[in-house]
Amino acid sequence: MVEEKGVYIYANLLDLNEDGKIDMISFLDPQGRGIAVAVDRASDGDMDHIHVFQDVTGDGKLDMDDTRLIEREALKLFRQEGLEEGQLKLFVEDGAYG
Ligand SMILES: [Ca+2]
Ligand SMILES: [Ca+2]
Repeated sequence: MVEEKGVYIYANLLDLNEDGKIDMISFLDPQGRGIAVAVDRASDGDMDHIHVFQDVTGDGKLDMDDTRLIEREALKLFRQEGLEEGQLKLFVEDGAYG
């Protein structure tokens, strides 16, 4: 069995309260299906809400591992300076679609 390493994840960056900082990220797979939503109203890396609805670790199960992976990617984005609204294409090398 050949296992593919890594996946592309699209991140839609939103600034809902229009303070110039990204406070919501919705993650999509390359087929446009929702993977997760992460909210950090203060944009300080202290996540208010994270909800994952698709397996991204490739084990076919939706559990804390998937949440941790998305949380890690979301934190990287929320902590980035000068990030603007729009879509980013992320390559997650330890991810896999189940
Ligand atoms: Ca904001
Ligand atoms: Ca999983």
